[in-house]
Amino acid sequence: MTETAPVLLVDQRDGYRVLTLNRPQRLNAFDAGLHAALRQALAEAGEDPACRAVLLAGAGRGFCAGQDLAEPGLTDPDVDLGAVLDRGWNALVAALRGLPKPVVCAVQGVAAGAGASVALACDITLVTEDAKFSQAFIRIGLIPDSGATWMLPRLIGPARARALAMLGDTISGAEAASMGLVYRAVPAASLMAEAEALCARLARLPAEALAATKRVLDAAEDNTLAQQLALEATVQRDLGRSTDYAEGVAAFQQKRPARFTGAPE
Ligand code: T3D
Repeated sequence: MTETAPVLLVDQRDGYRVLTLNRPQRLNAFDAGLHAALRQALAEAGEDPACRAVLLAGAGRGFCAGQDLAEPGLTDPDVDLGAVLDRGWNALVAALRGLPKPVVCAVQGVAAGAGASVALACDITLVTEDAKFSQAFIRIGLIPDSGATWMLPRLIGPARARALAMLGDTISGAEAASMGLVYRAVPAASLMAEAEALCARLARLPAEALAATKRVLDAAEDNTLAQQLALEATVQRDLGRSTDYAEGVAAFQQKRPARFTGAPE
């Protein structure tokens, strides 16, 4: 397939950046080119102080159908799918989780296979009520990957995780939200407006505290309560010396909206 349009659209808004997967003819399935473009865009978003949040979306009728199964070589006898994951999907999930800025994901239509994993790896995921989430891997003889086996049981518990992973059933966005897989389901007509409003709101919040919230919540997955209490104290000690904390407390005392200017670490 020859692609004439850019596979990723990048739009800077006031305080945040919208990254749109743009291979709608393949339901935004990822090939190596899209992986490279998105990782570079995330790195640039991370370094730009004017970008305080990222919105990840998909063009067309679906969010993402996972791996581009038409990419040459995938079923060659000597193919190493582990290396395909390491180079592409695992690096992407690590980039999303490691970005010191909130990532909002807007899912309409299909989120299948690793496309669903990407949606789950973002910080706040909004979906349309009629979106279609599926752990499609089993239908092609694979296990859930790109972090799905780690995220699913943590988000929805082992019973539901096992059933979805083994059966590959498709669930709606409304069901995904009601079982805690994603933050919220909204009517299709308002998805992008709600996702952009969320990003604009995040862009006005204290950036350093948002980055720390993301990092500390991730650390909680491996820590004991004692370790987590100690980590919270360490992080709060630093944030307590920040200009955003001083501004937040002053704004509260003066009964005015706070204006946070601190940059993410
Ligand atoms: O490298 C490795 O394999 C390891 C990594 C694995 C990570 C993974 O993500 S594995 C899972 C890969 N994804 C899938 O298995 C999903 C495949 N797609 C589907 O099952 C269906 O397309 C959907 C259920 C998602 C949607 O069905 P529907 O009926 O709404 O749409 P469609 O007609 O099937 O798809 C529309 C077009 O997109 C179609 O192209 P065409 O015929 O109009 O030219 C279809 O071929 C294309 N498309 C959809 N998914 C993919 C794709 N092309 C390439 N790769 C895809 N994953």
